[in-house]
Amino acid sequence: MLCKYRKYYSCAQTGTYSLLCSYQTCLSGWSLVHFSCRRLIPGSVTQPTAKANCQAICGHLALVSSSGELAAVQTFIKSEGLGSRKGVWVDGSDAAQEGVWLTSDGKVMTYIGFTRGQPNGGKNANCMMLFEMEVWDENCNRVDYSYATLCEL
Ligand SMILES: [Ca+2]
Repeated sequence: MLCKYRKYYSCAQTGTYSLLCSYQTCLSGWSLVHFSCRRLIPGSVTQPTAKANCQAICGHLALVSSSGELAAVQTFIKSEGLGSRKGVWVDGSDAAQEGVWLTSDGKVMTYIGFTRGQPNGGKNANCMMLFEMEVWDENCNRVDYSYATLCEL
């Protein structure tokens, strides 16, 4: 599979020489949620497996970068019918340095939408996940704390 062709842009001619292109069209199986294509994989997995799941379909764990994006993503999760107590892994980890949340590509996260009282797992919980209404830190590798996967292209 050629991952570089996975993003679709939809373009309209706006003048003789100009095109207006927007990232509006998602491939089959993906949904447009807050300006990017996302896909929920329902099975319960650990965070490293979730990451690999997304890479296998040419994406990455969904990154939530604003309160508006968080709201849109949570509405999407709800619409997918996972149920309010079923969570999804999203991008974000403080494994390298406790309390410093980084994206998968090593950038410091500028928006972190943890629910009040979170994060509360210290060094035992270094991966970010969210429910329909909440955002938690969670243990990345424990099979009994496994969740669904939210990918983004
Ligand atoms: Ca931690």
